Amino acid sequence: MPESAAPDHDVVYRSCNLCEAHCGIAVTVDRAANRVIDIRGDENDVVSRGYVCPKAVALSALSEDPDRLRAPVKKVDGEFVEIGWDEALDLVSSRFAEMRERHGANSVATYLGNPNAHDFASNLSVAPLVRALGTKWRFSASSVDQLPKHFSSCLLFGGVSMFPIPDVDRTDFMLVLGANPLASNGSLMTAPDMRRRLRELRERGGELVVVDPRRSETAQVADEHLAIRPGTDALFLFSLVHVLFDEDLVSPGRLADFTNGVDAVRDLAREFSPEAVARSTGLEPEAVRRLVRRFAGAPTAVCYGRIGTCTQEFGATSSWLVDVVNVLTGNLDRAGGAMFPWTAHEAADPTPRRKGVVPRGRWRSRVRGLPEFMGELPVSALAEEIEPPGEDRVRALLTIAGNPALSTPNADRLEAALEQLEFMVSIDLYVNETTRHADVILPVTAPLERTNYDMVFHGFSVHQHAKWSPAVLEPPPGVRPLWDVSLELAGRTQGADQASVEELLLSGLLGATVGMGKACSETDERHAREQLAKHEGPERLLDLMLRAGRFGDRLKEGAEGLSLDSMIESVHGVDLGPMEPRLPEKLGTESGCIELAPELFIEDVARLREAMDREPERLVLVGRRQMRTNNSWMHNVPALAKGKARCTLLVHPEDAALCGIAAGGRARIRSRVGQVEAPVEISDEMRPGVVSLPHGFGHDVPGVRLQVAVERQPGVNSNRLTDEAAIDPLSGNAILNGIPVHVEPAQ
Ligand SMILES: Nc1nc2c(c(=O)[nH]1)N[C@H]1C(S)=C(S)[C@@H](COP(=O)(O)OP(=O)(O)OC[C@H]3O[C@@H](n4cnc5c(=O)[nH]c(N)nc54)[C@H](O)[C@@H]3O)O[C@H]1N2
Ligand SMILES: Nc1nc2c(c(=O)[nH]1)N[C@H]1C(S)=C(S)[C@@H](COP(=O)(O)OP(=O)(O)OC[C@H]3O[C@@H](n4cnc5c(=O)[nH]c(N)nc54)[C@H](O)[C@@H]3O)O[C@H]1N2
Ligand code: SF4
Ligand SMILES: [Mo]
Repeated sequence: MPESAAPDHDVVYRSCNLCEAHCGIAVTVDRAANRVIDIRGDENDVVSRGYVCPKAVALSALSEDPDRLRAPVKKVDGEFVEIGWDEALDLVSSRFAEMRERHGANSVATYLGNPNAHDFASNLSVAPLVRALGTKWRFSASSVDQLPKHFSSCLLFGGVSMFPIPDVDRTDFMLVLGANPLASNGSLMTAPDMRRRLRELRERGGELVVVDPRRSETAQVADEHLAIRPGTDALFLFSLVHVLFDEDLVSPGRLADFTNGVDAVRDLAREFSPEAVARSTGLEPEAVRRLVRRFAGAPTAVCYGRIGTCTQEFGATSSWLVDVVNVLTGNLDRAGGAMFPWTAHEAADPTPRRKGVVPRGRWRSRVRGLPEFMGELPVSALAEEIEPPGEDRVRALLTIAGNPALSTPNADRLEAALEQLEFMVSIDLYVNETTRHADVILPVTAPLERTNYDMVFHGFSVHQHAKWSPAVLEPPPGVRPLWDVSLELAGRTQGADQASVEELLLSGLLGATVGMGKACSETDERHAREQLAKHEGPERLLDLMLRAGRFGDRLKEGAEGLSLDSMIESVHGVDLGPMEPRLPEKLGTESGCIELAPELFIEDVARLREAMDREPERLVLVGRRQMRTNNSWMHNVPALAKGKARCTLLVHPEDAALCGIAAGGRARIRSRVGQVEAPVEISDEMRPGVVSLPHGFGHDVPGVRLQVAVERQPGVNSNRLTDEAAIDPLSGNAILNGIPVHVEPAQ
């Protein structure tokens, strides 16, 4: 047991930050040797109670990985050579300055990848860097992920990140669309050990229904699986809404007092009966009607849609309709439904924006004229913004914790475009499929080498809590914390230094939280600075946020309440209780009401109608996640890369026969934009007409330094098949599921 570790071994309690579950872990460390002895689930963690997946154990392997970069590198004659930090930072800042001077700020684009969301120092320091660069061309993994959710939350609730979180522990009925939490461990639903939570749901007499073109791991433990045709969720959801009205099952309860647009939704749903959409969705109308009756009849119920409903043609419209179903049945903002958790760092007295402004279309992409949303453009447009000459062309790129070469559509085109850049910088741990194109790579600390507090996913947690993660290992001397790298570069870009950027961040936050009428009303800035002096860097900002938050001590002398110090003492996390109703106070719409039928969604119904009339494609491709993967970047960990090939094409037996492919053979998969070859796995878990290939593979390309991944699980890049021309027009999100493909035996 970790408690009885040898005397020279310490046990450090923290969270695994690899995926959204953020499980508590107990790490036994030999401080003298700076080495991890053991990692296991923390039985006393307030939310995860001992659960971990196999990836937790891999955290230390990231620190030990011989392939990991341990000093900055620059490319000289096509080879990376190590350089010192001064030289690296000088080089990067002077080249960026030169680009900006010669071609304007928009010549430098940025791409932020997924791990940024899992690191509080990144949450606090990357925005200032991006702001300092001053470019319109900002891209991120959000546009291959959850932009549709931001879009619907923004329109319906007036907050771009007001995601309703399924109250899985108290619900009586869970309807899951396009998510496979038993492999992904949940998304926009921080809920470690979903297998237990779903088992408990069923043990208390509740029901689980999964809508997925594949009988996924989650579908296998469900009461019912509806094998929907990919990309038709909006039609399916509209048919649920239709039945709710048709059978008089609408009952929004207290939500009726502050919800607009119910009648408009009824009118829109009229044409989408289960019978009318059945040809598209492939779902039996009577099964759909039965489902609606059970959902509406359950004491509490929740509809939850994730990746499969977001990364598709009707991503935003599907996300909207998920919320509509929850509102119409009175399940939004009530226990057992979909709720808005409090976090410890959230401002205590949020003055709702009540502006109703949708941050969209303030500028457009140069080539396709795509509207910006939330200050960023669809990454599907990155390659075309690099290629053609002209004003505001992207000539330089900064990637931070991102691997767009494996994660974003039409990888072949993007990689060719990356080669055309005049200058590229990556802040990353590895030389991988993306960073091999960089001129400079700046290596930062690995997860166990830094402190953390989860600023993003605490807000999506099914149980409110706050958890501090101390660092476990000393970082190698040649790497730096992202905080320093970001703020140093931000400073240099503005002719200043890191300290002055830090001071700006602190004074901004003090201005918002301290003084008369603010959360910390009983102190002033000078005293507040004294009280915060104990911590520095991102930790000082966090301390202030926690203390100014709902559960904080408000910087009152002797007051009870949360602070960074008290959170540090609660090594297993601070339990902040179950989610509570927060509406209408939390709404940020101009009306102060839920806007159930925003104009942009009403307009999109015409496109949906057209889709309903379309002849379904013969064969389409979807993705899948596997327990031992984490997007594109954990395949170099030996423990995760072992075992049978994971990057296989799953094919239904009927399709295999039609395509002339057999188990154990190889298939060539072609789409409009490219082709790949993969080993075939035949399974009736697939819906006929749908094949599945996981993303994040394709490591066997020249120049990567990922020896284990290349040797054991190279796989192929499924985003050589996804189409950069195909995006959800509302949110700008990429369509990564439902890709028309042709499959044949590989030669
Ligand atoms: N076809 C298809 N494509 C998909 C998806 C899909 O379902 N199907 N899913 C999409 C989704 S949901 C997402 S989120 C994206 C992910 O897309 P990305 O964020 O672009 O890719 P990741 O695979 O997360 O790559 C993370 C990168 O960060 C580096 N890294 C890891 N930890 C750190 C760190 O602590 N600091 C720094 N600086 N770097 C670090 C890794 O080495 C790697 O280069 O992929 C998307 N792509
Ligand atoms: N092990 C592991 N865990 C991860 C990740 C990982 O790569 N590996 N990535 C993390 C990230 S960044 C994210 S965003 C989350 C995502 O977490 P989830 O949203 O749970 O994503 P997936 O596990 O890919 O499940 C998506 C499901 O959607 C189905 N699907 C595809 N197309 C459609 C469709 O049109 N309609 C419907 N209804 N279903 C469809 C697929 O068959 C698949 O079962 O996982 C996170 N956790
Ligand atoms: S589910 Fe696995 S990867 Fe995700 S936080 Fe928990 S241990 Fe880490
Ligand atoms: Mo994601």
